[in-house]
Amino acid sequence: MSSAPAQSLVAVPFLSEAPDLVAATLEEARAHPAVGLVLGIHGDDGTVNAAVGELVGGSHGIDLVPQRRIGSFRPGKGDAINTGFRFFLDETGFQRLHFYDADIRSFDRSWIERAESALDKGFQAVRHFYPRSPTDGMITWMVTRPGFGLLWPESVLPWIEQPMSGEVAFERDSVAVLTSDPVVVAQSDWGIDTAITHRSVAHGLSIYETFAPQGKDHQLYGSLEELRTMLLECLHTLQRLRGASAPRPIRHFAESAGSDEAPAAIQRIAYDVDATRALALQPWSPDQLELLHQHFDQDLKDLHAATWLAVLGVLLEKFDASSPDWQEVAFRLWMRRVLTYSEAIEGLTYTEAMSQLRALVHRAATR
Ligand SMILES: Nc1nc2c(ncn2[C@@H]2O[C@H](COP(=O)(O)OP(=O)(O)O)[C@@H](O)[C@H]2O)c(=O)[nH]1
Ligand SMILES: [Mg+2]
Repeated sequence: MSSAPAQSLVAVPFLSEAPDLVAATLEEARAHPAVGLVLGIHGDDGTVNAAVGELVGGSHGIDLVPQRRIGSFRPGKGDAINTGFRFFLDETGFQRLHFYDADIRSFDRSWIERAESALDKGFQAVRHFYPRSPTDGMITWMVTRPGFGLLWPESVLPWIEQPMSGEVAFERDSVAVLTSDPVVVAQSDWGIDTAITHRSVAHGLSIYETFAPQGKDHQLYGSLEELRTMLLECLHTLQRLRGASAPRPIRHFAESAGSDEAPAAIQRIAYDVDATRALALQPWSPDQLELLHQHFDQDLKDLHAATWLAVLGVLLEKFDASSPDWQEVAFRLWMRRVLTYSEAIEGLTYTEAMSQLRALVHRAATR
């Protein structure tokens, strides 16, 4: 059981999610006895905001606030998270702050319970991880974790299960540490989760990773085009983090995932392979070809693991986030890598596919 009652604030960022799912998430969090207040932090989708307001308007213990403009990149999820950090510190005296995405159909109070128990053990930060489709998490598996491995092989960073998890919880002091870090404050876009993971380790916060066996059954994708902005922002965030203070050795515990199986709802293919292939195979422009010739001497047709790590190394060095040609090059190379991997795991079991992903991280960190 959780220690004291009503010591926690739960914050849920939402943009364009199904209003009934957002409302159900807010109500479910509100019902947990450790939770004193639930904060829905919304973006600028007026229709969604109005509908969620209708659904939870009268509910005691649920507040809705707009995200504030806090950071210096594209105003996105990072501004919402930083709004939650500020609200927690400035407007409340709660001891703990949890974040949950608003689009988790498998969300229930057990997520809160697990985080509370881990904080009860004395950890300063909690991160949830969960079984995912072997074709979901393609930024995490192809960029963030191997990127951490290439850049900080001696640290715990590549071994954090889901460095882009939106399901995290912190003690009050940890929130104060993170919000005093300019890298976190500036990261207004999709890079926020990567930044929080890296900065938590750099500040020496202890981390407990708790496993949610039901998995995160959330909105998946059409073609990988939908992940373009997220990919580019996460890549750019890794580059920025190289200029910040380095990760430190920390106290870290990750629960065992137990049996390496995933619920059937989680196992489906997470994106539209045919639509993605059509995109990835479009011809390069002359300027893009020039970039490719200048910076990559790999055979870019078949992006198997070793080639991809070499390509990722070049991207981490040379990618220019402000150049449309670099954006296209990085995006398409990543899509090709995801397609190569997706073809390679056809016919493999869930466990076999997941071990290919783990092997890539291992290879990056031990190069
Ligand atoms: N307030 C706010 N919430 C956002 C924004 N972008 C994403 N979110 C929320 O952040 C969470 C994660 O986003 P999602 O699209 O599910 O990302 P994914 O799960 O990584 O594919 C969801 O609850 C979104 O509604 C934003 O710009 N503002
Ligand atoms: Mg989602």
